[in-house]
Parts: sequence; C-alpha cells; structure tokens
Amino acid sequence: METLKIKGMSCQHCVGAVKKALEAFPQLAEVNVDLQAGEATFVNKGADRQQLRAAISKIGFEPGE
Ligand SMILES: [Cu+2]
Repeated sequence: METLKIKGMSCQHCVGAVKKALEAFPQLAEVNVDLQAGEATFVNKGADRQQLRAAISKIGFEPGE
C-alpha cells in the first residue's frame, strides 16, 4: 500500500471527489480516502506519483509528498 497525504478535505463530498480522481488512474487499486487522517491509501501498480499529485491539485486539494 502507498499513502498520499491530502490537505483541504473537509467533508465526505471532498473524500468522494478525491477518490474519484484517484480511481481514474487504471494503475491504482483499492483506493481508500480517509477524511480524519487526511490521506489516501492505495495499491499502486506503476502510476507516477507526480501525476497523482497533479490530479489532486487540479480538483482543489493540496497533496503532500
Ligand atoms: Cu467537502
């Protein structure tokens, strides 16, 4: 499992938006977004983390490293 910190999520709508953005990557599986922890976890089969961060930024949230 990989983890990506995400700042700016405040409710389940945010969680849903982030989950959808990550699930758009076919290389990701078992995407889970935790509002309390402010992070997403997933199995990553080759997606570039820079692209994942870009997708998160694009929908208005702030990804960590
Ligand atoms: Cu929200």
